Amino acid sequence: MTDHMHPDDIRTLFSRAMSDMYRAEVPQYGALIDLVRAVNAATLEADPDLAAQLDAGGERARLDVERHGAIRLGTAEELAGIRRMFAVMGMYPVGYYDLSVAGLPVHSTAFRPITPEALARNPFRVFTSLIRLELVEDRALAETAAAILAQRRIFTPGALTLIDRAEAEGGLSAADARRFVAEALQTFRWHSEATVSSETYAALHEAHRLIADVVSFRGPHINHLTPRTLDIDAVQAAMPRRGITPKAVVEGPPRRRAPILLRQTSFKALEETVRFQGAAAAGRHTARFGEIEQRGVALKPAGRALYDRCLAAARASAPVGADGSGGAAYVAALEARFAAFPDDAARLRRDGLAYFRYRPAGGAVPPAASVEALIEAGRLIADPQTYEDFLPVSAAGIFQSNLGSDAQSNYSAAANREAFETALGAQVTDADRLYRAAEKQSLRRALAALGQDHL
Ligand code: OOG
Ligand code: NI
Repeated sequence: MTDHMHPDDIRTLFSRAMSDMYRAEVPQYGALIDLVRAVNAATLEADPDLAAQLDAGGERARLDVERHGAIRLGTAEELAGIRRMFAVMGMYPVGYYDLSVAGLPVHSTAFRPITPEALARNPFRVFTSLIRLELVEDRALAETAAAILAQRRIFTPGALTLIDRAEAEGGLSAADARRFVAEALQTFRWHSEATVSSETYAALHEAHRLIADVVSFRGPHINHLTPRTLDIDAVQAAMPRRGITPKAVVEGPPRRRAPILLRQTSFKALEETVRFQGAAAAGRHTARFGEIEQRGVALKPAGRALYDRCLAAARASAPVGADGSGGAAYVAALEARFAAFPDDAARLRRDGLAYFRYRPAGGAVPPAASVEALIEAGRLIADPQTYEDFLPVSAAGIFQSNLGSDAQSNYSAAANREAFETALGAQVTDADRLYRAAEKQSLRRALAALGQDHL
């Protein structure tokens, strides 16, 4: 009945527009995309099993459009507005990330599609952080920052009108959707003209570089866009040849035969020339960086607890310095600790450590005794579910390295999910629930197709 553009298609338009904008603003991003494409093509050619598995999981097609971005917001109103904006594109807040554990004055969520179908079409995600002025010790400065933030409007009037329309009418026409994408893009653009004087900037910077980055500009500039690679070590090794220097160590689990969760590495992309209010001379600010990621299977709570234990043990035994020193020892410690983590898909599944998605091979068969029997007979196939989210310890490492340090720090937590959700104006979805539902539903459908409803 409706002639609305599907939210998945609006998301694809938006993700492409963001990528084009970022490529024009940050040339190294374009170089990285080309490198990742080349490595992915070579990896698929060398590993037909991986290619078949990605095909079967419907993931090969999305690989070339797959990326995530990140923004940092200043106020509750901005966060609530962003939630409404992303909902137009079928992106919803999933998960709560407490970055105060790493001494960062932010907490975050990830806006992303939530159904398997929408994820297969385009899994574009935006890691979205809200600054926490209550953690700033200098109370007078925190108040100055709040007053500055209260002045700015990060959404164009056109974007607001179209968000209202999408909510009232349950969607947007194709023409409105295109206008919406163009208006929404403005929110994430880089502005080289700061809204503050160089003195205010210096004071904010002194409190925390993140505070300066959020408070001093007109809007939440997209600070990176991250393509997904199938071999992060190959990309990391090839980066220097293309004039890109990655951070000292890859965040997340070590290299494995059966990849789990998420591995990430980043590099400083650009030092921006900034014009401060009332200043004659140009100033400088580092805002934008580059990042790559490799995604593996999503873990069940037991697998995640084991991951957290292995990671914590490695970090405690081999700290990495601010200059990246100790990186090699850290990688060795990581590999040693993760020897305790099963490294083949079948065991991850049987041990209840990871989430899978099931599909039938062929049509109905005589009643089987168990799901395991069907799998052994090759009639039921379990594909790993890709982890679609982020990792708080890794995210902290990415933040740190782009704030000028490779040091790993561990502070005491000051999580405040309730305050975050109040600012958001909604509750965040629990990621586990989504993986669990996808596993259950796929198993039910596969068993039905095989005539095994008794199981
Ligand atoms: C976000 C850093 C975290 C990731 O992929 O974990 C992140 C930021 O710097 O704003 O991007
Ligand atoms: Ni990122």
